[in-house]
Amino acid sequence: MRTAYIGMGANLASWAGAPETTLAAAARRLESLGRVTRRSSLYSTAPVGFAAQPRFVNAVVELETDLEPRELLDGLLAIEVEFGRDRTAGVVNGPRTLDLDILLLGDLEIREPNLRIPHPRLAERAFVLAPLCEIAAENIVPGCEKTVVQLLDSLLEDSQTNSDAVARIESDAWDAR
Ligand code: PH2
Ligand code: MG
Ligand code: MG
Repeated sequence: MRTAYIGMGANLASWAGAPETTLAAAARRLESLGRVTRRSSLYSTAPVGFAAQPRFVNAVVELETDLEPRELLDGLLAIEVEFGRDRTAGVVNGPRTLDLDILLLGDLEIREPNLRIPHPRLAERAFVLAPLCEIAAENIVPGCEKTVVQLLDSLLEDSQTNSDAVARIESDAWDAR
């Protein structure tokens, strides 16, 4: 059994509804891959990497799982597809109905084609570190030997991230579980 942290993001509506409703429904679907033991708040975040798209809703959940890394990845990709993810459409870093990323998986470090753990851009992304910090602040990130809160602090120091870039939001869909 390992503890995984799964980054969730969406900025297009899916059949389930608006992005916050999609994330709530997807968090329930994650129970098919293990046990969801914690959830961050939801955040409204400015798009990173490709600016001309709607703001994202992001969150992180903690998942206790017996799956091996590739099985977990395949399970996440299948849930993305269930919620209408279409990877043939469009731009790198572009809009999507649902993105599920493995951020951390126990103390594993994996560098394989299509599978990098910890997530390679973790330390650069406040939209990942802010929610992750809520539920795993003191976890050491394998390979960089810093804690999540240390990474978030140094990112916020170096960047001119404005307060609007990553803002906590409330949603009845998310709170309902
Ligand atoms: N995901 C990306 C690219 N840019 N920006 C925000 N704010 N949130 C995301 O989840 C996100 C992004 C690629 O996965
Ligand atoms: Mg992804
Ligand atoms: Mg992603």
